[in-house]
Amino acid sequence: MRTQVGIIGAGPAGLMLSHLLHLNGIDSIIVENRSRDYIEQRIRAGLIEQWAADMLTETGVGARMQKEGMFHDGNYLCFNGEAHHLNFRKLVGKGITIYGQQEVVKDLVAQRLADGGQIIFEVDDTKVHDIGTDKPSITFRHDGKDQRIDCDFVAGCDGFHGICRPAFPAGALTFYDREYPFGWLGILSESPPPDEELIYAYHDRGFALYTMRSPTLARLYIQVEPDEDVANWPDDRIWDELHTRLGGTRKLQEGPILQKGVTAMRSFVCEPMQTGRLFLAGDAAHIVPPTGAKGMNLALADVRMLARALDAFYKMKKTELLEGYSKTCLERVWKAQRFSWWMTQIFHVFPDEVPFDRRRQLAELDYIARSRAAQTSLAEQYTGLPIE
Ligand code: FAS
Ligand code: PHB
Repeated sequence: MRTQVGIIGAGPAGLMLSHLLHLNGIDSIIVENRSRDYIEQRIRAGLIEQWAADMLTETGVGARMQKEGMFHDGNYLCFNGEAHHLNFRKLVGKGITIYGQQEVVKDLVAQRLADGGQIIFEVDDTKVHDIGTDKPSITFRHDGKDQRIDCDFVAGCDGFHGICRPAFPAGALTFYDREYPFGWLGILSESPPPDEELIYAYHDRGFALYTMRSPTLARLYIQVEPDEDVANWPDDRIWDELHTRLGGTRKLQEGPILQKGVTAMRSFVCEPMQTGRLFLAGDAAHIVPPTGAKGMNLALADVRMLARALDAFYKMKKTELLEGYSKTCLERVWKAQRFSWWMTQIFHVFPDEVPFDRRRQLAELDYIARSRAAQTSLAEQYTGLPIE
């Protein structure tokens, strides 16, 4: 097969890139190792920054999000038995949208297929070749047959465990990596969330986050050990912990738990995000702890940049944006890394902490609750820094 841009991975990055390229008249093919059903059921992120929600709408894939998404003007910080509301709309004139990542994936898959886009599911043994030349290719097996896609560029949108980052020449990459001494146990429950907006709760027993997917579908997280076995958490233990960590600030209704799982927490960046004709985007290049809700939003920002760079190349034979892709993306990536680390270190109990640390965290939360300047800084990062 032959295409202009070969894309590995049908997550938010790969699908949005293919959609943006299509809008610019650039053809692409996506190869994905999972089935369509699998990627459309995979429960992951839920919070979309203002600019990203606008981009979904402006590029014609936001209709269902407009109907089913939940638009929030703010959120709550709970600590010491009190709930403090931050009104982003008043502070920075922006809000956030709650709409599950799997819904974004469904909308993008449907749009790509409706536009005649090619997504090859359930491939295996994907490899990239000749990425240092202007004739790279992707090989893979599909339906028992060896396949090859010749292309001008390869987009590595294959997530943290993909094959594209390891395909960089030896010694070409620098890694920045930090693991956290805790994880999140996340549940999806058929129960109303304790409030209409998100609640970030600081508690001596550990962090808890109360978010949602609809007025009757709650998405709830509690801090647990990094290697926690979800079998140690029967439903009643989860509910007890969630009630406790709300600290009496809200009433939480229980309901059937539809899904539960443990997510590890890490900060990771690889530099640069490009080599020759291979460009990494999204989790293939960086991972953030979900406390700042940046993962999917960074993936969308990367591919917005990559689509513009490829458009300049094909339309005007300009290569500056392509050459500057990694530098431009990393400026946003590192600000999101810092914010995600900052949110994580304020809210979580660290096993090696000393009493001083707990008081320092409470002082920082109290400062945010009372300072408009501190709230404005949090609000502009949480709703999404301006995208050029
Ligand atoms: P993705 O990992 O989504 O997509 C990569 C795709 O490539 C996958 O479909 C994979 O199957 C495919 N692939 C991999 N290797 C391949 C190969 N060799 N050949 C072909 N295809 C291949 N972010 C938040 O903001 N909030 C959250 O609450 C949150 N929770 C998360 C929970 C979990 C368990 C995980 C893993 C991540 C979570 N994230 C969260 C981050 C997540 O949303 C990512 O940031 C987002 O999926 C990034 O999108 P992509 O870069 O497209 O990568
Ligand atoms: C989610 O809705 O899944 C979500 C929201 C905010 C976060 C993390 C996860 O910080």
